[in-house]
Formats: sequence, structure tokens, C-alpha cells
Amino acid sequence: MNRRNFFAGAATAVAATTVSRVSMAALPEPVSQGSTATAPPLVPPNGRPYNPVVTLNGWTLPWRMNAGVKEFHLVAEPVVREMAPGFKVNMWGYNGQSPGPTIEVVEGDRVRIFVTNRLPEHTTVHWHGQRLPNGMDGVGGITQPHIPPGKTFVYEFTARRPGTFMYHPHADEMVQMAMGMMGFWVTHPKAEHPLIGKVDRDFCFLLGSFDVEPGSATPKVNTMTDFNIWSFNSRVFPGIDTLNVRKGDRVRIRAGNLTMTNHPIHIHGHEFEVTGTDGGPVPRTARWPEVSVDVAVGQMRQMEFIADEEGDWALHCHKSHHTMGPMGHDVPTMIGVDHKGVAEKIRKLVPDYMVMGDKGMADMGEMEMPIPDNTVPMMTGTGPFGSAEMGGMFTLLKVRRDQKPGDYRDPGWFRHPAGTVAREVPNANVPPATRKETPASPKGGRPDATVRKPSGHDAHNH
Ligand SMILES: [Cu+2]
Repeated sequence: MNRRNFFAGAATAVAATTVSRVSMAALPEPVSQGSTATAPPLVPPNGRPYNPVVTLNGWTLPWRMNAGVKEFHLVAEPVVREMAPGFKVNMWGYNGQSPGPTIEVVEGDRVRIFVTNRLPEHTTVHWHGQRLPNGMDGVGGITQPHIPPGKTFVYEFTARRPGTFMYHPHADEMVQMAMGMMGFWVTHPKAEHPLIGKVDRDFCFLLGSFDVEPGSATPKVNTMTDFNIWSFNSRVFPGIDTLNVRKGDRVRIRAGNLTMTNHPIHIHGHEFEVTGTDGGPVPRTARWPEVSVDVAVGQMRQMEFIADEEGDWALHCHKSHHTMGPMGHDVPTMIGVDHKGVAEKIRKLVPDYMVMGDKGMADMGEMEMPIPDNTVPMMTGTGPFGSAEMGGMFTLLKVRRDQKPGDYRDPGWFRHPAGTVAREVPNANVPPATRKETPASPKGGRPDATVRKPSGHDAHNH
């Protein structure tokens, strides 16, 4: 994405939706987003000033001021989200995209949100983490009637505490969240806050999971835990934009988890502190350095650090199967199995048959494997040194000394200073180990090691 497209795209992609303007006359005009590019931060055109966030492969919902109240218009509707170039999935979302647009307000703002339901079934919106009147909490059947298809409801409350929040339906929740209905909400502090520091770059994204059969285009909605697509803001590597920062920037990354499992989010090259959760800012005395933070189901974590090491640093979920595409399931472990001859015989019956993973799976990142239409490979992406062998929840933090303040353009690949890249040692060749060489061990220990059974407890009890 170059600078020109970055700004031009953001300006032109925001257009009126197909919701009838006549029936919506009294409401703020709904704004829809066609682009999956990361929109530049939305500098508030009115209301109290704040430092806007950047939503990874997403955008912030514009509002109108009406007698001192910030009015937003969310439209719950079927959308097509391009999860990676060429991989389009039929989802449900808000205002043209999944996840929905980020809502940004200031502590103390009176907020009115119109929610129009264009889904084929009823819905609600729950404002996860907010202090609000009980009847605005969005739990269908409990705190409000559901919003029927075709109807518009209005929520109104004061954004009482600053912090990072999320929104999602509390109606047919398993189906609607499996289809991609979720969004981010940031309430900025109204003044200098002792626990909310100023940052130069403020990124946010939601962790998502989907079960899309390779070759199909609609998530399965009855999947409970066995999802096969792991996303940041409904995008998968290499479709996730990089987080581009200037060396020395104070960076905040806010990640919320609306999947059905936990995600240890790991950043290379830097230590961060968790400065806030959806419960609010963390007291300074309770912060400690980390390089990974587990974001449990329904949680939000706010990571902050000084980006003081130049380079292209991986930023990913540390569950290794969450950095893989949908072909990662149901592949038997073939390491150490000699396929010689077998593959030829099978190929006579199944012309496309390929031997997978007899030396590990690294070569799958490079092979041009035939895959069904409309999916992504299990391991993919190319860097300056070859195949990245990644997928899913993986992107890069790009730290550059010459990145200008406020410039979010991708600076390209890092140019490593001479002598700072791991390299081959010449004349030190050894063949890979073979199974024959590996000494057999009858009891599972190393044959030359003395095996001592721990006394006093059952050795199997580990
Ligand atoms: Cu994960």
C-alpha cells in the first residue's frame, strides 16, 4: 500500500450504504466501508480532541454531533470480507465489514448509537466492559427486546470510564460471532490521566476465528472449538497489514479476544508492559515486563513499549497452529517416513498426489501445492530471504529510524546493516541425521544416561 492509495483509498471507500435515505431521514447517514486497507487515524473533526487509534485493516466510524450528543449509526448486515487477497468469506458484520468499525469517543461523552438490523434474524449489541444503564447493556430478552430484521433501535449512554472495549451481539451469539459480528470501542481520557500515557502510535485489532472449509465461502456456525482460520481483524497473514512505526516511538497495541480460545500474543525484539485491560488502566506498581501476553476469551489487553530496535519484528499468536492457514488440519505426521516408490504408485491412481512432510513441513511453505479455490495455503508468505511458512495470526512490527511521525506507510523490507544477519558457516557440512543412526532406547531415556527413578512418588504422575 503506497501513501497515495492509503489516503485516497480511505477517502473514497467511505460511501453511503444502500439503506434507504428516506426511511433513515432522521438518523445519521449510515457510512459503509468497502476497503480492507488500514484507514489512517480519524482526527476528530468536532467534539473534544483526542489522539485517535489506528485499526489494523479497519477504520473508525464517523459520527455527527446533535445538540452535544455524539450520534453513530451501526448497520448489522451480511458482508463479504476479503480475509487475504483472493480469499473472500461471506460474513455478518457492521457497515460493510467484519469486524465492524471502531467507535472512538471521549470520557464523559454522551453517546447515541442507532443500530439498524439488516440481518435475516434478530440481533442486539452488547457494549462489552462499559458502565451504563442496565437497559442499554444489549442482552437480548433480558435487558431489551431483540432488534427484529428491518428495525432500528437506539442505545444511549455516557461513556463514563476511559479505556478499551468491544461490542458484539448478545443474541444467537454463537452463530453471530462465528459469522464475524464484533467491533472495537475506545474511550479516550478527557484530560491527562495518571495511568493512561501519551503514545505516538496506537494500534488496535480483534482476534477472530472462523471455520471455513477450504473451497467454500461461508463459515460453519455450529463449530465450538475446532476452528481452522485464525485472524487479526478478520484478516490472515499475509493479508494483515504491518504495524509501521518510527524508531523511538512509544507504541500501544490493543488486542481483544472474541474467539473461543486463548491467544498468547508475542512480540519479537522488545519487552512491553500491559498497561490496561477491559477493566481499566493497570496501576503502575502492578505492571511487569513481558514479551508474550495471554489474551483469554472475552478479554482485552493493552501492550505498551518503546520501539527502539530497528527491524522487521514478528508479532503473532504463539500457538503455532494459529499461525497456519486452513490446510493445517488432518495432515498426518510423516516425519521419518520414507515415501520412495509409494508416491509414484499412488500418483498413477491420484495424479495430484504429493508427499507431504517427510522431512518436516517446511517445504510446504515453498511448494506450489494445488489448493481449492477461495482459501489460503497452510503456510505461505515470502520475505526477503524466502518463504515465511506462516499464516493466520501473524504480522510484523516494522521499526524504522526514518519513518516520519504520523506516517503509517509500509517502509518495505528492513535493510540489515552489514554483518548483522545469521549466516552460513563455510566448510562445515554434515548430512542430516537418518533414523538408522539414532540409537534405540528401550526405556525412553538416552542409552548412555543413567536413569534414576524418582523415589517417593509415581513416576507416571507428570
Ligand atoms: Cu492464537
